[in-house]
Amino acid sequence: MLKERLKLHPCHTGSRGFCCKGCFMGPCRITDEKQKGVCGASRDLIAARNLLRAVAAGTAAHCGHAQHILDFTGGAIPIRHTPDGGAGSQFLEISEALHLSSMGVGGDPAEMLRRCLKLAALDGLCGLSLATALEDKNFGKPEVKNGKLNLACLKTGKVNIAVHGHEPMLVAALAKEATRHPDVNLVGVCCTGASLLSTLGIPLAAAFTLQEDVIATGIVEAMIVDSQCIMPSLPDLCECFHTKLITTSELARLPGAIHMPVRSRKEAAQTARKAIEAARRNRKNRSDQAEREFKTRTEKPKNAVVGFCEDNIHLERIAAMLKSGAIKGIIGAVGCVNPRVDAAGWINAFRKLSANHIILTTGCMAFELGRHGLLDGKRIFHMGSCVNNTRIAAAFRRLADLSGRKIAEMSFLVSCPMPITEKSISIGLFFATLGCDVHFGAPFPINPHTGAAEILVTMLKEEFSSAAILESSPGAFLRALSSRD
Ligand code: BF8
Repeated sequence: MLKERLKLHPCHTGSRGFCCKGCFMGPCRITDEKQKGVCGASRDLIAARNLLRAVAAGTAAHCGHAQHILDFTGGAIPIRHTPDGGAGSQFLEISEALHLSSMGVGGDPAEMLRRCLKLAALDGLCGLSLATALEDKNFGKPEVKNGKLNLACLKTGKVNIAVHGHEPMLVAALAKEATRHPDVNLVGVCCTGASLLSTLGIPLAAAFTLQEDVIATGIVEAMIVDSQCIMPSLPDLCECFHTKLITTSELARLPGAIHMPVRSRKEAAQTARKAIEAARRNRKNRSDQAEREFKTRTEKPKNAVVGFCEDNIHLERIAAMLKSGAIKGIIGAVGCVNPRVDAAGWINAFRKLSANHIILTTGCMAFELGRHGLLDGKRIFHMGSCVNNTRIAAAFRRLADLSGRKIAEMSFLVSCPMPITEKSISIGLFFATLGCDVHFGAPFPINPHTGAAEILVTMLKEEFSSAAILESSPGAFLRALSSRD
């Protein structure tokens, strides 16, 4: 389980961003500022190259997500989500970034970092924004409602089916099919779960770090996974319990899992039927002991107000609060909850900030805030999954318009305090390219004590009017914010 594996300590050089695996003369571990890799790359070049590769991977994940929905629905890319180079040119940009950052191609850290920001902007347009627009069109836009979250959403008296991942192609069919079976309890995990919670009000059992715990309750008959943030440990873990693991993505197969493809609406309906049947048949294999143990848990599902988007969060009222000084600003609390980091400290920081800020939150951060009972829909608003960060961007744009100012002139900040994945880095930088101030906590996407970080901070300031804050502790972050007031 995750807790045990966390005993594996991160590499000291790699965690500072100074390990280069760009060719097979290395890996080169650069320990001092003057040292160079075997190829001659400086520490700044290595740090910038590593960041570009991370942003390329994050952008690829979001653009791939959007493309998979298009493949599923048979639609074409709407024109407003088409980059300058035309439909599909985002994939060429991702490929160019990998080319540029491979050994012996680009030698200028500034050029690498400029590409990072171009890719991050494309991520927003062709990944986050396109995926969200397609989800809204094909599976429905969120509406405000009461929802429930945490592991206590599983039910001993029901056949429990967990849906985990990011891509929503199966979930509409699954939710529809589940209504025909009153004995089925459908719950979500990670971002597929956050979307389900926002659009259909289906309970969210867990975010990334708790995904194994869902199976380890011993009362889940099937876990259906699509793509992204799915721990490769799940097949082994399912072997130890009776849970059937079902994959649906053509890209993301897992050894030992049952594969049920979802390449069209017809196939989604068939797979939903088959998956529910398999889970119901599996109910008899649940152990009585697991059920007894689950019943002894005292945790109750947490209530949360969910289903917010740019159309229903009363932007006029928020704009008026900003104007009158009733609130100091709007903060996006986004991204992952890294199990190596003191999450409680960060949650406390956002709790404090909600006294004089509006907080818009997505992804695992939203789950974590909800787990602490903070998703009240008054000061802290659940805006959906990680690709739905574009809803926060849309809210920022409308608030700036209502105030007759540019985004960069508004008191907006997006904080990604505990990154795990490359996706959260491209998301944070996307907001920076809009002119929002951006905060990253540790593990930092780029080591703050490098010339490369300095170049990035200067570039954001001069070209996008956005400030970058790199602070690893909640206390230092709060102090940094109060010194800006
Ligand atoms: O895309 S917040 S651990 S679940 S990457 Fe993954 Fe991070 Fe969670 Fe959704 Ni987002």
